[in-house]
Amino acid sequence: MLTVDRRTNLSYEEFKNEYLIPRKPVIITDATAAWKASTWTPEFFRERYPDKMLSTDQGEMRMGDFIDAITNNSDTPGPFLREQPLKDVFPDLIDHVEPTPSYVTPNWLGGNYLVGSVTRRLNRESHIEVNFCGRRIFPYLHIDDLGVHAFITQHYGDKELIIYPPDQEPFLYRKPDTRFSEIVDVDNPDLEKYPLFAKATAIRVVVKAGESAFMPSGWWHTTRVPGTSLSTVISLSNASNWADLVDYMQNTSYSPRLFRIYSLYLKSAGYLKSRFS
Ligand SMILES: O=C(O)CCC(=O)C(=O)O
Ligand SMILES: [Fe+2]
Repeated sequence: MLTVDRRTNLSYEEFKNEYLIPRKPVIITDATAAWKASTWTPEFFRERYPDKMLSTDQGEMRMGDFIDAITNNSDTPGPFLREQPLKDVFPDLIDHVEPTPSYVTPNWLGGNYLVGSVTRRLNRESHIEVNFCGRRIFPYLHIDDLGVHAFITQHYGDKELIIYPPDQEPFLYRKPDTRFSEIVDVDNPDLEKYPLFAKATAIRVVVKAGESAFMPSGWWHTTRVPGTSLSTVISLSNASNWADLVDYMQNTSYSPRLFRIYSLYLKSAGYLKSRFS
């Protein structure tokens, strides 16, 4: 498969049978058509929050200066407002990302999982995140934390997704014990250092404003934007990938032996949710 389907008016059953369960990416053109976020632009943010301070990956910055920096189309990557929970940065915009598309329900990341640190870690992932930047590449080729699926909605500008199915992992130079590849810019790899990467086959697709991409659990991805880009990401975990989440937590836990006992609880919680909710 070297292309990604683009679907409109996709029913939940079709999504589940053709994409969610087989773990196949898909672009959905109308999943968030009713969102007020459909009309977000850089100028909307500049006018609504001119003096708001933002924590970007280049430090604290006024919204007005941030918008200037990400709309000037410069060759050097500007600041990136990256992976920030919408409810923390723009709490007054939560109703702009409603209603929740059926594709990302049920979502088990919210809720109480008995152990505070686990509950906090899952709940943190349960919040929709904002990515706002100018022309650049995403800083890392990666898979998402906790084995979640990602639902990436583009609100402004185009975004090229560069994705690798899980079976390409042998060619991707995963950094030991992390979810990141050593390769940063997949279009300019150092093939002397990473010769196997020449064998990796990417699937590329452009997501346009208004469209959403479903990125299944375990698929490697990075992105490139040709100009100003604003998107949100919903992480999803439910019966379709709960076992991945439990495995992921097991493999990254500080105390694997203790976690093995707790993982029985997590697996049962998933079982009960799938039966009774
Ligand atoms: O929206 C993007 O450019 C990529 C987002 C992503 O992969 C992530 O936040 O994990
Ligand atoms: Fe990601």
